[in-house]
Amino acid sequence: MEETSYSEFLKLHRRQRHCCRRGIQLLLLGLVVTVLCAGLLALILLWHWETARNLKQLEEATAQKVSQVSKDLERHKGDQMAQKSQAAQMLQDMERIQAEQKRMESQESELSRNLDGLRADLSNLKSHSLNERREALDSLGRLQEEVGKLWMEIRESVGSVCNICPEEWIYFQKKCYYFGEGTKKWIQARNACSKLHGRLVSIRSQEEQDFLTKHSNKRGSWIGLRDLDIEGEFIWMDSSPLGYSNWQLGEPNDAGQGENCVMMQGSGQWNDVFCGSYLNSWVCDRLATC
Ligand code: MMA
Ligand code: CA
Ligand code: CA
Repeated sequence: MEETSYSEFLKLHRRQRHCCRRGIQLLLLGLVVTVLCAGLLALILLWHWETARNLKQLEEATAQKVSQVSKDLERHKGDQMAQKSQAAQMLQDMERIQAEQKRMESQESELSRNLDGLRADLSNLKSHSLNERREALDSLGRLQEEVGKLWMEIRESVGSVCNICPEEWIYFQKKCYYFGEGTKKWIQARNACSKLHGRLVSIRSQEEQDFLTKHSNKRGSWIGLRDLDIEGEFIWMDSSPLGYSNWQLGEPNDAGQGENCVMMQGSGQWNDVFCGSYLNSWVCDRLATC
C-alpha cells in the first residue's frame, strides 16, 4: 500500500515537474512575444515619427515654395500691369507720331504743290520775259533795218551811191553777201555771220535767188531759215515769215528725227535738214552802206 502511494507520489511529482516546465516555457514564450511586439511597436512608432517629421518638413517646404511662387506671381502680375500700361502708353505715342507724320506729309505735299506752282510761275515768267526780250530785239533789228533802208533811199535821192560793202563781201541790189567756207552746224554758221556784223541770208525774190545760186558752193550752204518754234512754220532771221520760196520738190518734209534748219542745195533749191548736220558753206547778208 505504501509502495502504491509512493509511486503515485512519484507520478504526481513527475506530472507537477512537467507542468512546471511547460509553464516556464509558456512564460518565456510570452516574454519573447511581448518583447518582439514591444520592439515592433517601437519600430512602428519610430517609422511613424520619422514619417511625420518628414511630412512636416515637406509641408513647410511646400508652404514656403507656395508662398514664394505666389509672391513671384504677384510680382509678375505687377510687372505685367506695368508692361501693359507701358504698351498702352507706347501705342498712344505711336498713334500720336503717326498722326504727326500724316500731318507733316500733307504739309509736305502742300508745300511741294506750292513749290511746283511757284516753279511753274517762275518758268512762265522767265519764258514770258525771254519772249518779250526776243520780240523787242527783233523789233529793234527790224527798225534798224528800216532806218538803214530809209537812210539809203534818202542818200540815193540826193544822188549818193549806196553800194558799199566790206572787203570780201559781194554787192547785189542794196545788200552785201558773204559766202563763208568751213564745216559748221546751222547755229555755228549763224554765229559766224553775227561775228561779221551780218546775218544768215534771207532770200526774198527770184533775182536774189539766182544771184545766190550763181555764187554759192555747189555742195550746199546754210541759209537763215528755220521752223524751230512751230513745226512747219518757217521764219527768216529777221523774224519775217516766208514769202518767196524755192523748195525742192517734196520739201520741206521734216524727215528722220526732225528737220528744222534749211539749206540751199547746189541747184539753189531748198531742203529742210537736221540742224546738227555739218555743211561746208554758209551765206551771210547785210545792208550795203552809202
Ligand atoms: C533725203 C530727203 C530729205 C532729207 C535728207 C536728209 C537725201 O534727201 O529725205 O528731205 O532732208 O534725206 O539727209
Ligand atoms: Ca521741221
Ligand atoms: Ca528735208
